Amino acid sequence: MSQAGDYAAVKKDIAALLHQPEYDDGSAGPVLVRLAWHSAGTYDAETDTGGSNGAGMRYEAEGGDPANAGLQHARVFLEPVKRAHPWITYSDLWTLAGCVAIQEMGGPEIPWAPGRTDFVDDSKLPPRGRLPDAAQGADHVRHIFYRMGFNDQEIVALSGAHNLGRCHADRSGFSGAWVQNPTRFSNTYFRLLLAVDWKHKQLPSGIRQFMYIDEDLGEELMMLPTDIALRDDAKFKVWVQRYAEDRDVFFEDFTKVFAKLMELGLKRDESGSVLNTDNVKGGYIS
Ligand code: DDH
Repeated sequence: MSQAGDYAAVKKDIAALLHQPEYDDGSAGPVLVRLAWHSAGTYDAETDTGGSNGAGMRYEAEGGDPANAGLQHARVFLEPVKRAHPWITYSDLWTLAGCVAIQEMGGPEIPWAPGRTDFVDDSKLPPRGRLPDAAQGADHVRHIFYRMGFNDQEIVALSGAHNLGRCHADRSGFSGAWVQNPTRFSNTYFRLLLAVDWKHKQLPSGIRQFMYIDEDLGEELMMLPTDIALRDDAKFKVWVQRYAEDRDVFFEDFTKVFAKLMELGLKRDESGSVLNTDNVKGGYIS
Protein backbone atom coordinates (compact mmCIF):
# COMPACT_ATOMS: atom_id res chain seq x y z
CA MET A 1 0.00 0.00 0.00
CA SER A 2 1.27 3.47 -0.83
CA GLN A 3 1.40 6.40 1.57
CA ALA A 4 -1.83 8.40 1.66
CA GLY A 5 -1.39 11.34 -0.72
CA ASP A 6 1.23 9.68 -2.94
CA TYR A 7 -0.55 10.55 -6.19
CA ALA A 8 2.63 9.90 -8.19
CA ALA A 9 2.38 6.23 -7.18
CA VAL A 10 -1.28 6.13 -8.27
CA LYS A 11 -0.45 7.77 -11.60
CA LYS A 12 2.27 5.20 -12.21
CA ASP A 13 -0.15 2.32 -11.62
CA ILE A 14 -2.80 3.88 -13.89
CA ALA A 15 -0.22 4.33 -16.67
CA ALA A 16 0.85 0.70 -16.24
CA LEU A 17 -2.65 -0.70 -16.77
CA LEU A 18 -3.40 1.18 -20.00
CA HIS A 19 -1.84 -1.48 -22.19
CA GLN A 20 -4.62 -4.08 -22.59
CA PRO A 21 -3.86 -6.27 -25.62
CA GLU A 22 -7.18 -8.13 -25.37
CA TYR A 23 -9.36 -5.01 -25.11
CA ASP A 24 -10.63 -2.84 -27.99
CA ASP A 25 -7.66 -1.22 -29.77
CA GLY A 26 -5.25 -2.57 -27.16
CA SER A 27 -5.74 0.25 -24.67
CA ALA A 28 -7.92 1.01 -21.65
CA GLY A 29 -7.14 4.69 -22.21
CA PRO A 30 -10.18 5.86 -24.20
CA VAL A 31 -12.77 4.27 -21.92
CA LEU A 32 -11.01 5.77 -18.89
CA VAL A 33 -11.27 9.22 -20.49
CA ARG A 34 -14.98 8.64 -21.05
CA LEU A 35 -15.43 7.53 -17.43
CA ALA A 36 -13.81 10.76 -16.22
CA TRP A 37 -15.99 12.85 -18.54
CA HIS A 38 -19.27 11.13 -17.68
CA SER A 39 -18.53 11.33 -13.96
CA ALA A 40 -18.20 15.12 -14.27
CA GLY A 41 -20.58 15.86 -17.15
CA THR A 42 -23.75 15.53 -15.06
CA TYR A 43 -23.07 18.93 -13.53
CA ASP A 44 -25.78 21.58 -13.52
CA ALA A 45 -24.43 25.03 -12.69
CA GLU A 46 -27.81 26.51 -11.78
CA THR A 47 -28.71 23.99 -9.07
CA ASP A 48 -25.09 23.08 -8.29
CA THR A 49 -25.89 19.36 -8.57
CA GLY A 50 -24.09 16.48 -10.30
CA GLY A 51 -20.37 16.49 -11.12
CA SER A 52 -17.56 14.12 -10.21
CA ASN A 53 -17.86 14.56 -6.43
CA GLY A 54 -19.52 11.49 -4.91
CA ALA A 55 -18.59 9.00 -7.65
CA GLY A 56 -22.30 8.31 -8.05
CA MET A 57 -21.74 5.93 -10.96
CA ARG A 58 -20.96 3.22 -8.40
CA TYR A 59 -24.69 3.05 -7.78
CA GLU A 60 -27.52 1.94 -10.04
CA ALA A 61 -29.26 5.32 -10.22
CA GLU A 62 -26.33 6.82 -12.14
CA GLY A 63 -24.27 3.74 -13.15
CA GLY A 64 -27.34 2.17 -14.75
CA ASP A 65 -28.13 5.24 -16.88
CA PRO A 66 -28.08 3.92 -20.48
CA ALA A 67 -25.75 6.86 -21.30
CA ASN A 68 -23.15 5.18 -19.06
CA ALA A 69 -23.36 1.74 -20.71
CA GLY A 70 -19.90 0.17 -21.00
CA LEU A 71 -18.23 2.33 -18.37
CA GLN A 72 -18.15 -0.62 -15.99
CA HIS A 73 -15.15 -1.77 -18.07
CA ALA A 74 -13.31 1.39 -17.04
CA ARG A 75 -14.25 0.97 -13.39
CA VAL A 76 -13.12 -2.68 -13.42
CA PHE A 77 -9.76 -1.69 -14.97
CA LEU A 78 -9.24 0.70 -12.06
CA GLU A 79 -10.18 -1.67 -9.22
CA PRO A 80 -6.61 -3.01 -8.71
CA VAL A 81 -5.39 0.60 -8.43
CA LYS A 82 -8.02 1.36 -5.80
CA ARG A 83 -6.99 -1.81 -3.92
CA ALA A 84 -3.31 -0.83 -4.03
CA HIS A 85 -4.10 2.74 -2.88
CA PRO A 86 -7.26 2.44 -0.76
CA TRP A 87 -6.84 5.98 0.59
CA ILE A 88 -7.74 7.57 -2.76
CA THR A 89 -11.43 8.29 -3.33
CA TYR A 90 -13.12 6.81 -6.40
CA SER A 91 -14.03 10.30 -7.55
CA ASP A 92 -10.38 11.36 -7.45
CA LEU A 93 -9.25 8.09 -9.02
CA TRP A 94 -11.66 8.28 -11.97
CA THR A 95 -10.85 11.89 -12.80
CA LEU A 96 -7.10 11.36 -12.35
CA ALA A 97 -7.22 8.24 -14.56
CA GLY A 98 -8.78 10.25 -17.40
CA CYS A 99 -6.01 12.84 -17.17
CA VAL A 100 -3.24 10.23 -17.00
CA ALA A 101 -4.74 8.34 -19.98
CA ILE A 102 -4.85 11.50 -22.12
CA GLN A 103 -1.21 12.26 -21.43
CA GLU A 104 -0.06 8.66 -21.90
CA MET A 105 -1.81 8.57 -25.29
CA GLY A 106 0.26 11.53 -26.48
CA GLY A 107 -2.02 14.31 -25.28
CA PRO A 108 -1.26 17.28 -23.05
CA GLU A 109 -0.68 17.15 -19.32
CA ILE A 110 -3.94 18.18 -17.67
CA PRO A 111 -3.56 20.00 -14.34
CA TRP A 112 -5.46 17.91 -11.78
CA ALA A 113 -5.99 18.38 -8.08
CA PRO A 114 -7.36 15.92 -5.51
CA GLY A 115 -9.95 16.47 -2.81
CA ARG A 116 -13.16 14.89 -4.12
CA THR A 117 -15.23 12.85 -1.70
CA ASP A 118 -17.03 9.56 -2.22
CA PHE A 119 -19.79 10.62 0.10
CA VAL A 120 -23.03 10.65 -1.84
CA ASP A 121 -25.05 13.67 -0.94
CA ASP A 122 -28.61 12.72 -1.93
CA SER A 123 -29.52 16.37 -2.47
CA LYS A 124 -26.79 16.62 -5.17
CA LEU A 125 -27.75 13.46 -7.10
CA PRO A 126 -28.19 14.21 -10.79
CA PRO A 127 -31.29 12.92 -12.55
CA ARG A 128 -30.74 10.79 -15.65
CA GLY A 129 -30.70 12.55 -19.02
CA ARG A 130 -27.98 15.07 -18.21
CA LEU A 131 -25.44 13.60 -20.65
CA PRO A 132 -25.61 14.39 -24.38
CA ASP A 133 -27.67 12.35 -26.84
CA ALA A 134 -25.55 11.66 -29.94
CA ALA A 135 -28.56 11.43 -32.24
CA GLN A 136 -29.34 15.13 -31.81
CA GLY A 137 -28.07 18.45 -33.20
CA ALA A 138 -26.36 21.71 -32.26
CA ASP A 139 -29.23 23.06 -30.10
CA HIS A 140 -29.15 20.00 -27.89
CA VAL A 141 -25.35 20.10 -27.60
CA ARG A 142 -25.51 23.76 -26.53
CA HIS A 143 -28.32 23.05 -24.07
CA ILE A 144 -26.29 20.27 -22.39
CA PHE A 145 -22.94 22.07 -22.24
CA TYR A 146 -24.22 25.56 -21.43
CA ARG A 147 -25.91 23.89 -18.43
CA MET A 148 -22.44 22.87 -17.20
CA GLY A 149 -21.11 26.39 -17.83
CA PHE A 150 -19.20 25.94 -21.11
CA ASN A 151 -19.23 28.23 -24.16
CA ASP A 152 -19.10 27.35 -27.87
CA GLN A 153 -15.31 27.35 -28.07
CA GLU A 154 -15.06 25.10 -25.03
CA ILE A 155 -17.69 22.71 -26.41
CA VAL A 156 -15.70 22.24 -29.62
CA ALA A 157 -12.39 21.83 -27.76
CA LEU A 158 -13.92 19.19 -25.45
CA SER A 159 -15.38 17.33 -28.43
CA GLY A 160 -11.83 16.79 -29.68
CA ALA A 161 -11.71 13.90 -27.20
CA HIS A 162 -13.38 11.93 -29.99
CA ASN A 163 -9.88 11.50 -31.40
CA LEU A 164 -9.87 8.68 -28.89
CA GLY A 165 -11.68 5.38 -28.75
CA ARG A 166 -14.71 4.06 -30.51
CA CYS A 167 -18.45 3.50 -30.41
CA HIS A 168 -19.72 0.05 -29.51
CA ALA A 169 -23.04 -1.24 -30.89
CA ASP A 170 -23.71 -3.04 -27.60
CA ARG A 171 -23.15 0.12 -25.51
CA SER A 172 -24.44 3.24 -27.26
CA GLY A 173 -25.80 1.57 -30.38
CA PHE A 174 -23.38 3.54 -32.58
CA SER A 175 -20.44 1.74 -34.12
CA GLY A 176 -16.84 2.42 -35.11
CA ALA A 177 -13.90 4.76 -34.48
CA TRP A 178 -13.57 8.43 -35.49
CA VAL A 179 -9.91 8.20 -36.57
CA GLN A 180 -7.53 5.53 -37.80
CA ASN A 181 -5.36 5.59 -34.71
CA PRO A 182 -7.83 5.89 -31.84
CA THR A 183 -5.29 5.46 -29.06
CA ARG A 184 -3.19 8.47 -30.07
CA PHE A 185 -4.40 11.91 -28.96
CA SER A 186 -4.25 14.47 -31.78
CA ASN A 187 -6.37 16.93 -33.78
CA THR A 188 -7.11 14.39 -36.52
CA TYR A 189 -10.80 14.32 -35.57
CA PHE A 190 -11.15 17.99 -36.54
CA ARG A 191 -9.17 17.57 -39.74
CA LEU A 192 -11.30 14.62 -40.84
CA LEU A 193 -14.52 16.38 -39.88
CA LEU A 194 -13.70 19.05 -42.48
CA ALA A 195 -11.72 17.11 -45.07
CA VAL A 196 -14.01 14.19 -45.70
CA ASP A 197 -17.35 13.88 -47.47
CA TRP A 198 -19.29 12.19 -44.68
CA LYS A 199 -22.22 10.06 -45.87
CA HIS A 200 -25.31 8.98 -43.97
CA LYS A 201 -25.31 5.42 -42.82
CA GLN A 202 -28.12 3.45 -41.23
CA LEU A 203 -27.02 0.56 -39.05
CA PRO A 204 -29.06 -2.71 -39.08
CA SER A 205 -30.52 -1.54 -35.73
CA GLY A 206 -31.96 1.54 -37.45
CA ILE A 207 -29.46 3.90 -35.78
CA ARG A 208 -28.19 6.63 -38.07
CA GLN A 209 -24.60 7.84 -38.07
CA PHE A 210 -22.13 9.12 -40.67
CA MET A 211 -19.42 7.18 -42.44
CA TYR A 212 -16.41 7.51 -44.66
CA ILE A 213 -14.50 4.66 -46.25
CA ASP A 214 -10.79 5.20 -46.67
CA GLU A 215 -10.21 3.29 -49.93
CA ASP A 216 -6.43 3.14 -49.51
CA LEU A 217 -6.59 1.68 -46.03
CA GLY A 218 -9.82 -0.21 -46.62
CA GLU A 219 -11.04 1.20 -43.32
CA GLU A 220 -14.36 2.72 -42.37
CA LEU A 221 -14.47 5.71 -40.03
CA MET A 222 -17.50 7.26 -38.37
CA MET A 223 -18.99 10.48 -37.02
CA LEU A 224 -21.99 10.90 -34.73
CA PRO A 225 -24.80 13.28 -35.69
CA THR A 226 -23.59 15.55 -32.85
CA ASP A 227 -20.06 15.56 -34.35
CA ILE A 228 -21.40 16.57 -37.76
CA ALA A 229 -23.42 19.30 -36.02
CA LEU A 230 -20.13 20.95 -35.01
CA ARG A 231 -19.15 21.14 -38.67
CA ASP A 232 -22.55 22.39 -39.82
CA ASP A 233 -23.14 25.09 -37.20
CA ALA A 234 -21.44 28.34 -38.22
CA LYS A 235 -20.30 29.29 -34.70
CA PHE A 236 -18.99 25.86 -33.83
CA LYS A 237 -17.31 25.55 -37.25
CA VAL A 238 -14.99 28.49 -36.61
CA TRP A 239 -13.43 26.49 -33.78
CA VAL A 240 -13.41 23.21 -35.71
CA GLN A 241 -11.36 25.02 -38.38
CA ARG A 242 -9.04 26.60 -35.82
CA TYR A 243 -8.28 23.26 -34.16
CA ALA A 244 -7.93 21.43 -37.49
CA GLU A 245 -5.31 23.97 -38.54
CA ASP A 246 -3.36 24.21 -35.33
CA ARG A 247 -2.70 21.21 -33.13
CA ASP A 248 -0.90 23.28 -30.50
CA VAL A 249 -3.83 25.65 -30.04
CA PHE A 250 -6.14 22.64 -29.71
CA PHE A 251 -3.88 21.04 -27.08
CA GLU A 252 -3.71 24.30 -25.14
CA ASP A 253 -7.47 24.86 -25.19
CA PHE A 254 -8.24 21.20 -24.50
CA THR A 255 -5.97 21.28 -21.45
CA LYS A 256 -7.86 24.21 -19.95
CA VAL A 257 -11.32 22.92 -20.71
CA PHE A 258 -10.75 19.33 -19.60
CA ALA A 259 -9.27 20.64 -16.33
CA LYS A 260 -12.38 22.81 -15.93
CA LEU A 261 -14.63 19.79 -16.59
CA MET A 262 -12.85 17.78 -13.89
CA GLU A 263 -13.42 20.61 -11.38
CA LEU A 264 -17.16 21.14 -11.96
CA GLY A 265 -19.00 21.41 -8.65
CA LEU A 266 -15.87 21.69 -6.50
CA LYS A 267 -15.14 24.77 -4.46
CA ARG A 268 -11.57 25.26 -3.33
CA ASP A 269 -10.01 27.67 -0.86
CA GLU A 270 -6.88 29.65 -1.68
CA SER A 271 -4.61 26.75 -0.73
CA GLY A 272 -6.53 24.48 -3.14
CA SER A 273 -8.36 22.43 -0.50
CA VAL A 274 -11.88 21.46 -1.47
CA LEU A 275 -14.38 23.26 0.74
CA ASN A 276 -17.56 21.46 -0.13
CA THR A 277 -16.67 17.89 0.77
CA ASP A 278 -16.30 17.71 4.53
CA ASN A 279 -19.20 20.11 4.86
CA VAL A 280 -21.68 17.61 3.52
CA LYS A 281 -23.68 15.87 6.16
CA GLY A 282 -22.07 12.63 7.30
CA GLY A 283 -18.59 13.36 5.95
CA TYR A 284 -16.45 10.80 4.16
CA ILE A 285 -17.30 7.14 3.75
CA SER A 286 -14.37 6.05 1.57
FE1 DDH B 1 -18.10 11.04 -26.36
N1 DDH B 1 -19.14 9.44 -27.05
N2 DDH B 1 -19.70 12.22 -26.66
N3 DDH B 1 -17.10 12.59 -25.53
N4 DDH B 1 -16.56 9.80 -25.97
C1 DDH B 1 -18.69 8.15 -27.18
C2 DDH B 1 -17.41 7.71 -26.93
C3 DDH B 1 -16.43 8.50 -26.37
C4 DDH B 1 -20.90 11.84 -27.20
C5 DDH B 1 -21.30 10.55 -27.48
C6 DDH B 1 -20.46 9.46 -27.44
C7 DDH B 1 -17.57 13.86 -25.40
C8 DDH B 1 -18.72 14.36 -25.99
C9 DDH B 1 -19.72 13.60 -26.54
C10 DDH B 1 -15.36 10.18 -25.40
C11 DDH B 1 -15.07 11.40 -24.82
C12 DDH B 1 -15.91 12.51 -24.85
C13 DDH B 1 -19.75 7.32 -27.66
C14 DDH B 1 -19.66 5.84 -27.91
C15 DDH B 1 -20.84 8.13 -27.83
C16 DDH B 1 -22.22 7.71 -28.34
C17 DDH B 1 -19.87 5.04 -26.62
C18 DDH B 1 -19.77 3.57 -26.84
O1 DDH B 1 -20.56 3.05 -27.64
O2 DDH B 1 -18.91 2.94 -26.22
C19 DDH B 1 -21.73 13.02 -27.44
C20 DDH B 1 -23.13 13.00 -27.99
C21 DDH B 1 -20.97 14.10 -27.06
C22 DDH B 1 -21.34 15.52 -27.20
O3 DDH B 1 -20.52 16.40 -26.91
C23 DDH B 1 -22.42 15.97 -27.71
C24 DDH B 1 -16.68 14.64 -24.57
C25 DDH B 1 -16.93 16.09 -24.19
C26 DDH B 1 -15.65 13.80 -24.21
C27 DDH B 1 -14.47 14.08 -23.35
O4 DDH B 1 -13.78 13.21 -22.93
C28 DDH B 1 -14.11 15.45 -23.01
C29 DDH B 1 -14.42 9.08 -25.50
C30 DDH B 1 -12.97 9.12 -25.04
C31 DDH B 1 -15.09 8.03 -26.11
C32 DDH B 1 -14.53 6.65 -26.46
C33 DDH B 1 -14.89 5.63 -25.42
C34 DDH B 1 -14.40 4.25 -25.72
O5 DDH B 1 -14.85 3.33 -25.01
O6 DDH B 1 -13.59 4.04 -26.61
